[in-house]
Amino acid sequence: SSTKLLIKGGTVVNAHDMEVADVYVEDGIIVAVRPNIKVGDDVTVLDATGKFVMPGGIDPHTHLAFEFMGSETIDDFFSGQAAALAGGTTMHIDFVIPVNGSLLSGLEAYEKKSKKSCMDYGFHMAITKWDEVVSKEMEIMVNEKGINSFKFFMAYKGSLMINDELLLQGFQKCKSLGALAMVHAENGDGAYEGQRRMIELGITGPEGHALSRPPVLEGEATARAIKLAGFVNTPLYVVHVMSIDAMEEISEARKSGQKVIGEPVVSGLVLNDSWLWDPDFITAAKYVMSPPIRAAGHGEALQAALSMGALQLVGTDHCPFNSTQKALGIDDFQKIPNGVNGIEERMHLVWDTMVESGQISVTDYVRVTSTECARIFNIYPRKGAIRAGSDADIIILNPNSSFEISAKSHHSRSDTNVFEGWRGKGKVEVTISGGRVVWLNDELKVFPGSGKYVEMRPFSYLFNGIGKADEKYLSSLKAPVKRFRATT
Ligand code: DUC
Ligand code: ZN
Ligand code: ZN
Ligand code: ZN
Repeated sequence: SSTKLLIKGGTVVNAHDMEVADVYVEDGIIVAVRPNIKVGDDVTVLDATGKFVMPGGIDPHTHLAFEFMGSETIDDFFSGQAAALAGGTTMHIDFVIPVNGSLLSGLEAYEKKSKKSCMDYGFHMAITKWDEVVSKEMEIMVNEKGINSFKFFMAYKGSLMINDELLLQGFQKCKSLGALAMVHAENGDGAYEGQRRMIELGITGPEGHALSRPPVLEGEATARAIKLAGFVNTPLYVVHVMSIDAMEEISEARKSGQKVIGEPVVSGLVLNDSWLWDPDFITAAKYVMSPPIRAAGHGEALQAALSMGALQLVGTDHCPFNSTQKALGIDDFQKIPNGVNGIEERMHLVWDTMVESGQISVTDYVRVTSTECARIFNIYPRKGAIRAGSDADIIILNPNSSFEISAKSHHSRSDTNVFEGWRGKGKVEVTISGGRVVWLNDELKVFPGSGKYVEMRPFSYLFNGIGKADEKYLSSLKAPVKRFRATT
């Protein structure tokens, strides 16, 4: 049996063009994109007149079913993905965490966790220690397991953090495999020292978290990672860019021609640290993530950098813990599980904050929420495009409709939402995942096991250079970048 779908009369948007056209889908694949497609009456027809038909969002940074700081994130591969689909994201790339340093055991565990997937997903691999075994396992990941990116932690001293010597060896290994090196860039010794200082001062509440790891620590580690990647001469991807300090380092390096990718996350783009002063523990603790959500002015500068191409794509770091889990840190901020939500909200918030406000075009929206991620991780044009042959992961967004965010109505299992009460314009009315309509009329129809693992091959375009068709894209990356200062 074949499922056939026609999306009629919408404005089809790709990363650098848009046109009014119909989109015809068969068996999970886009078959045709052109005006006035005629079909028989065995085809389900969706009217998209006056709406945007776009590639489903791809979230490059999530943590589902992640065991961290004595808790496990409240969303697993089913609930987190269901939330994603309700918000217009049709694929995510999650971080596999090694088990006792073993990448293979870590992957095995994540293969089990992800069996209940209801949308397509891929994996990055975190590297939490370094030795010859890990180095060999990296080869297996790239050559046999469909993983082409490795994340190194410069923070979390005593657990995940690795030193510069090992970071250099890891970067070298990535280069030799054609895999992308990623970093969590915070100075881990600095954050450790900052925490000690807070405790000495008697500051044990959630505000101590942000105060103990200020932007300078993020800027320093970002600069160091960039210079070390430059020394090895391999591309670098900086995850969760939260501060002007880090963004400026990335921007400067890119101006000098270095291959550095900067990923802001939606919490860092649209929130600020006014929560620091909330007297209610849970209300404050729900915002605790690393690097911390910064003072007003940082998010606005990150938005501007995204609009000018100094930062390239938006993730979430979706890593939600509910109130009882956050309460583990009631007496000591160091025990608050780090992480916030975002997988369901990213597409709406980027639309509202960046497109509705006039900071970026609709085509740029597709680029920063979907296409750029597909390109970097070498799954374009299977993902990240509305064109014949691509997977039918599609959303229909109504620019005249509105959305409202609340823990009462969201699809995550979390009992809080860091974007609580946000109202904005532009609503994802339909989500199509693998050719099936899974979100329509505010109703989800999802099935565990329907999502597929997407293998990602090495040697992405970052290594090989960029083809003719992408010259326009390349020139957009060379746009001039100005320096920013926080306004407060
Ligand atoms: N930061 C978080 O806030 N959560 C997950 C891991 C991380 O680096
Ligand atoms: Zn991180
Ligand atoms: Zn993360
Ligand atoms: Zn193109």
